[in-house]
Amino acid sequence: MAIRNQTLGEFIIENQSEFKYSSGELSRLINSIRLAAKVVNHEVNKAGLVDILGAAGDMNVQGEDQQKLDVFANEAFIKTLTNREIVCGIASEEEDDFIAIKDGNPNNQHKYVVLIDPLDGSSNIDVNVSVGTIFSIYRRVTPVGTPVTQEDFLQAGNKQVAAGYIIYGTSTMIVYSTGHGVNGFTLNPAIGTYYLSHPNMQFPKEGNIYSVNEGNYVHFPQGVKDYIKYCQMEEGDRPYTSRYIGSLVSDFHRNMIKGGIYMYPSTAKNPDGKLRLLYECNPMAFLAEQAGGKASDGFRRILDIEPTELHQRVPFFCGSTSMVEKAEYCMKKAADPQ
Ligand code: P6P
Repeated sequence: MAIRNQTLGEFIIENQSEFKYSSGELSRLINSIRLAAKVVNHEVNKAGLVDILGAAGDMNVQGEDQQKLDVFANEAFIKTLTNREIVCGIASEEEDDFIAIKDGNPNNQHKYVVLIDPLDGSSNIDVNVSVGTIFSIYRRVTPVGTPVTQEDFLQAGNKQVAAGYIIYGTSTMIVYSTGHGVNGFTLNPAIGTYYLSHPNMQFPKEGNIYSVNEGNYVHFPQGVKDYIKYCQMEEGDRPYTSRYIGSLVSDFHRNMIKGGIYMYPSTAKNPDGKLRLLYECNPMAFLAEQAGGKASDGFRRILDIEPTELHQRVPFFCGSTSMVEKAEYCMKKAADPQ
């Protein structure tokens, strides 16, 4: 008889002891994300019907207000995380400031803050390209029972207790880590259950896929131009292959399975890069390192960067260790030629 893959719920219970703050909190936290992901997945998968159901801002056939999917995703995660009574604060790409969770409990005793990009790459939905949700989890640093402050959110990525993403692609997957490796779970939509499909995911040390928007080439730092030219040289196992979906979660997921590097360097339009440190780069960097890969801003380890603002951007180089190190070499050589 085929051995049935473990479900996400079974996996969490079996590995709960690894989570040093367990006492059931991890289960409730990941389960709330799991539930929200199912709700968002349902909406994302019918996005193609928007013209039939009514475009954003219109009334749909059920007479409901049609919401922009990233607003919908934001509300779904905030509502689910609030209802599970485990989170004391949420920061989201869709919210100017962080949200203190008031779940009717005047002295909210909850210990975790969650930072999310509810629907990264949402502009791809209209063209039926995969999108994702990215989440990052910390323990609060201010006293339990007091209102959360910005200090609880402006923590370096090396303080994350868990991070992950949901990819709404040809199949829907949750990929996450609590600091003990990276595991991927695929949703069986017929029964609404996630099954362990990618245990112990590892970035191949080498890779030959580079992911970058070369439309920005003329504005890239010289080190990035040098690295791209290196990738294109006819030598050894090169030239590499350029693959850029324009959806961070999708490019990252493919590169983690096949080997590769994703780069969003500084550009004329985004001198500090486009990606946000707290809820895009830090969680993806946490996963990359847990999977044996690497993530930097071209010079500094992403997880060691001390945040100063909730929505700050940083340049992002992430993926197979040897590729990131070569890109960093090019960046350093161009910055200090002697
Ligand atoms: P560009 C999506 O908007 C996103 O944040 C990432 O998911 C993606 O990798 C990047 O921006 C694409 O940006 O400027 O290349 O279109």
